[in-house]
Amino acid sequence: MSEPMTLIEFILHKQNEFPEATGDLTNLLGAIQLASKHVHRQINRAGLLDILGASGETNIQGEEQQKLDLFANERFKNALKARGHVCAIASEEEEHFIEFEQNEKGTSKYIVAIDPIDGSSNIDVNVPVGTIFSIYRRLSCTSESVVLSDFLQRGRVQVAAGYVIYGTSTMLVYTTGYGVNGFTFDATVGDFFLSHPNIHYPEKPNIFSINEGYTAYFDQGIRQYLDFCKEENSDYGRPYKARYVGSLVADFHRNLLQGGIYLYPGMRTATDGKLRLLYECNPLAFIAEQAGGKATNGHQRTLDVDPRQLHQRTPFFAGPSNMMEQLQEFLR
Ligand code: AHM
Ligand code: MG
Repeated sequence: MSEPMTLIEFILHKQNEFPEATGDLTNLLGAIQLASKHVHRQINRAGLLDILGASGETNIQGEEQQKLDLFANERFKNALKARGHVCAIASEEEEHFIEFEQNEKGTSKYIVAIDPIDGSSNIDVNVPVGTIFSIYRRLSCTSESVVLSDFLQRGRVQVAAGYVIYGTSTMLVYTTGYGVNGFTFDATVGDFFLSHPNIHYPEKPNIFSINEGYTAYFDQGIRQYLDFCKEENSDYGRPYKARYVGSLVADFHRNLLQGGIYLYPGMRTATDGKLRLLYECNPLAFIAEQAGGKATNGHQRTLDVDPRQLHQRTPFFAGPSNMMEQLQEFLR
């Protein structure tokens, strides 16, 4: 049996197809995988180390931060800073973006937007959580400092995006715009190995994922779509299965592998929904499209939305193209 490729071997192999590649992106993704290994270890020792539970601090959005959120935030920040290829990061856990000091050559050309631990309400109950990241080129290369507009780029110009899911196994899934590949962490060896090459949404509609507890706040189109999902029609595989654990990465990942649509609509009580455009929706939208699916805010392709703020929220729908087209019929 041939030995599976490690994540870094795979990235290097891909990099060789682009003669102009400098290796900076490889190093950057290397930093992300390193930090995710630390988070993996911490999550797996969580109960033992008293890392679980609230830290007592609140983040900029008024949400209680969990200790693991803070741990992961520091790990990703430090790893990305240390390699010198990233000039600034925006994190769900930080009010403002953080600019790193430039290396001597001043050549750091990437910026990163990250949700270090997504699904933190699940930390205490052993439900999978994740990390979501998005990588852009810095636009303000001629100016001295990184500027907010470096982060307010449309999702469609992302250089790379991905997530890490800390579940029954830890997996890193990413795209650079040439398909989606998944790597499973082997803790005994300490490395990620290619386990899910060239991921595509299955064609057969199967699952819908939404917090149905908020139905009273949804508009009519969403309610009618949910009725449609639950209606019996064996010719079209309905009713679909309902699955929702409340960790975006876990719900998205399951739907990607098993064929399902994820919905977090705007609501009467929160017109822009809950999820954040820059470091939750854009990276997952990039992956969804690369896996043959679609992602929208209900009216517009997510990757075409013009961001106005670092922590901007947006309604979010993502899934296989056929399920997204069905949904669209109800949102007209
Ligand atoms: P977080 O980034 O603060 O953890 O919040 C985002 C999470 C997503 O992972 C998940 O899809 C959503 O919040 C669940 O929200 P709700 O409890 O409203 O269904
Ligand atoms: Mg989050």
